[in-house]
Amino acid sequence: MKYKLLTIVTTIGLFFTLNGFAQDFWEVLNTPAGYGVNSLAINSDEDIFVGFATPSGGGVFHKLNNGNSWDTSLFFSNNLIGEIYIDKSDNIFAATSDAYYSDDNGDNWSLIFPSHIMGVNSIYRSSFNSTFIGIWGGIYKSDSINSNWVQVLPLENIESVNAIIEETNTGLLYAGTTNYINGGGVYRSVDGGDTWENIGLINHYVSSLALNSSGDLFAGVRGGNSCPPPSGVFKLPHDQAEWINVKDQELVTSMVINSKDEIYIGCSNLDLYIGGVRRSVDNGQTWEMINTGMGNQNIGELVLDSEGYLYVVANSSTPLFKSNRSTEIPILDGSITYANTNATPLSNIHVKLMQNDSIIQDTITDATGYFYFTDINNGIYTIDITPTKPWGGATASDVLLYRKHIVNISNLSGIYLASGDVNGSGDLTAVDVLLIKKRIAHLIDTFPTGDWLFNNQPVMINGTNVTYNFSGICYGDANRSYVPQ
Ligand SMILES: [Ca+2]
Ligand SMILES: [Ca+2]
Repeated sequence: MKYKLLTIVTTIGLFFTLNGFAQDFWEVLNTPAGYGVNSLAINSDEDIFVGFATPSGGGVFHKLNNGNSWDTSLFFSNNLIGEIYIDKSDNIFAATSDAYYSDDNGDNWSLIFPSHIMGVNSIYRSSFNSTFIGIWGGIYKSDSINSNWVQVLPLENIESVNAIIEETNTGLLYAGTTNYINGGGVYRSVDGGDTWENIGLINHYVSSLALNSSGDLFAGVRGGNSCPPPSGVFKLPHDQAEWINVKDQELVTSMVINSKDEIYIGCSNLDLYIGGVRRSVDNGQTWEMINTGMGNQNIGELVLDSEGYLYVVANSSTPLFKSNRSTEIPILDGSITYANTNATPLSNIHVKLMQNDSIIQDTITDATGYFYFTDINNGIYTIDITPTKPWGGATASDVLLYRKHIVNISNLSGIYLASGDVNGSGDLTAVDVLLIKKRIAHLIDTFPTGDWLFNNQPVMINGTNVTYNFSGICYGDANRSYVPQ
């Protein structure tokens, strides 16, 4: 077992050596050569659907979860698919100037929305099962999926509805629009989408909208028709009326907020702006650029899947990127307990996550012995413990157990056997027993091995949550009588 583990560690170590020690945030997702990607959506099985374009048309292709190849059979000739949306029931909507719909994972498609010359830019299916389609010129609503369309927000045909979202616990709807003359901004509906009112950011090119768990509304802005043009991220705090510019100097094209209320924005690199993705973990107060593995890209769309992975559509010869790890999952946690029957929690223990002899993160266990690391790159780690608790528990009863093991009267195993090897020789002998007796008699006050032993092994992180519980014991406490405080 130890030999196998060593082999894995050696192999991975070589991999890291070849690729450098720091792992990029993004990796390229290959797409069929010659296709530009316009839009991406992911269903509940984590299958990826992409709207693509070629010089002669476009269509939809998909790649199944864990699949290696793209299925390009869902093709619409002569149509450039500009928008793909998947609702909570895995109905897929794909839009050109028309909108199509599939309820069988893309095998069959039907036209559900009549042609509008300027094209469909946003689709949303609400928690109350109405379907909304945002176009150049307003919003249409259907109380089913595909029929009886009513225009609920009429706009000029130079005003594009780019985003429609819902605060699902209240049913409030928001729409973000761009008007290239004047107007535009953000609209709200309090009556299920039947009527809409403008709530600000007029003359801002609103590309994207997202809500955090407190009901704060964030709008991504990619310019505007005042001078200097507005751009960046604007925040409308819950129950307030004034928008706050929380990030400027960015052409924001897309935005998502994950279940940890982290805000991610996709940015364009046009007009000498720097493209790529930014993140704020403090409701927009501060931002960091997360472009490693991707560089200065012109981001068109940012999508979050149900496991917290991010996908990016870029206007580039490498049009698809995926985050190397989930943005949401607390990746490594666990509890450390004393190796006794009651599993006494080892609180206030300094726990270090180590890789290649470097401390990656460190923390202190809480009253229940629980520790927690998040935001960890894939790889193999060791957990290093520095206990500050006093040594204890060794008595004549323990010495007897070690002696019985040595003469084969009764055998110890695992951490209980290892607790007797106080000189670190790799086995339990009379030399160890003599040291334990001396320490019990206060003739010595340390062991060559130190005071504490933990049975944790290296841990492999591979993008998913790992819970790793393990135990500690004091050297010399074979009968696990010690109850650490
Ligand atoms: Ca020994
Ligand atoms: Ca004991």
